Amino acid sequence: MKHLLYLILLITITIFSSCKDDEQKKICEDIGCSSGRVCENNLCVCSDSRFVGNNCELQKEPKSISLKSIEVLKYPSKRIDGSNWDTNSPPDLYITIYQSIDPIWLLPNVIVDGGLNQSLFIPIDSAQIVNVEEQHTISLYDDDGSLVDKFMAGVLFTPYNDTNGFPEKITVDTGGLVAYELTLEYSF
Ligand SMILES: [Ca+2]
Repeated sequence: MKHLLYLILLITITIFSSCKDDEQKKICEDIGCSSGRVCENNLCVCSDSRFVGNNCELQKEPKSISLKSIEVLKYPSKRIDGSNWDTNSPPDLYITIYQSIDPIWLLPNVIVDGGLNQSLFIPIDSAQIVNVEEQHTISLYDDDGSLVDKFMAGVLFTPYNDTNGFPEKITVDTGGLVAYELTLEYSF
C-alpha cells in the first residue's frame, strides 16, 4: 500500500512537471516572450542579461565597477586667497578617490603643470570600486614635491544608480569648484 502511494505521487509529479514544460515551451514558441525577453532553451529570458524582473525593467546590481578613465572638466583656477596654486605654472594635479575616509585609488602619475587649457583626460589601468552604492569622494590635489601638497577641491559621487541604465560615461558635477567625466565598466 505504501509503495502504491509513492507510485501515485511520482506519477502525479511527472505529469505536473511535464505539463509545466509544455506550457513553457508553448509560451516561448507560440506566444512569444513579453517585452525585452527572448526565447532561449524554451525559457523566456531577458535579452539583456544586466536586467531582471517580469518585464526586464530592473537593473541587476553590478559586483564592481571599474574606472576606465577620468577627465578633469574644471577645477578652481586660484587658491581661496586669490593666489596661484604654483607661482609660475599651472598646478601639478593628482587625484585620490575615497570611500568614506579610506583611499581606494590613487592616480599613479602626477599631471605636471595640468593647465585647464589642455586636455586633462586620464586613461586608467585598474581602479575598481566594489561598494558601488556607497558614496565616494574624488579629491584633487596640487603636488608640491617635498612640501605639503595642496588640497584643491573634492566632489561626492555614488558610482552606481539602479535606474540609469548602466551609462558608460557619467559626469560628476554638483555645481561646485571641480567636475569630472568618468568612463565606467560594469562587472556582474
Ligand atoms: Ca605644484
